[in-house]
Amino acid sequence: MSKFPWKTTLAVSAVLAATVYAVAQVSSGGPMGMHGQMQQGGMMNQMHSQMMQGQGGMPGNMNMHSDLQGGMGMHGGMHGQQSGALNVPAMPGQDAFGTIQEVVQILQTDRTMDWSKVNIGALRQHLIDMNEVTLHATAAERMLDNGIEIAATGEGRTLEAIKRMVPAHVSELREIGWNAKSEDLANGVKLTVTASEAQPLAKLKALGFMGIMVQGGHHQPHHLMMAKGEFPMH
Ligand SMILES: [Cu+2]
Repeated sequence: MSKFPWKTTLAVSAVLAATVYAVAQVSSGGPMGMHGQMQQGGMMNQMHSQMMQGQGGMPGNMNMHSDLQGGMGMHGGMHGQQSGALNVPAMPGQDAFGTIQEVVQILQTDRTMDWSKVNIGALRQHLIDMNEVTLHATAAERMLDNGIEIAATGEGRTLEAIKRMVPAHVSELREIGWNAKSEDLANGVKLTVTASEAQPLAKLKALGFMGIMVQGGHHQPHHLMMAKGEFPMH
């Protein structure tokens, strides 16, 4: 804390105080009445540090489930998943973690879910592919008279990801009417997109490798299908 300038510390304190005040206002008298007590004793802080230290167990005087949170449960309250509570962070901290968390929550709300088919590991592997292709692939772009040619290359895990994702994406591009093809290279895949009235040359040039890779709305639904074991890995 000492390395923060005092102005920042003061500003943060002011924001925290305002937040606690706002939450207390909103929740006073409601089932979340517990927040009002934060002003009095920093009980949440105490509880949180105990959780972080892995001591388990609740302070003896707390009976949150029945009295304070109206059955919301401590876990939901602390982590705030979809709870919309004002003082609980929603950011998962890591995008693939958040993607998997969202999908798992969707699966868990489906009472007819066939858990014998669910494969979260497959989704995780695909998210690793996405990370490799998005962040680590080398994309050498070359303009043609009537299109763009992109050599997406890499090594090891990056190469595996390129070989799975780029040809699969070409199929998706064709489905949405793009004139695209892929060709195997020793260390990657060559992606060629031909310009059209809908996808003029200037646009293809501007989009480049990643702008073309994000086309179409298939990714999010495919993630859910992969997790359900309904989609062959690409
Ligand atoms: Cu994906």
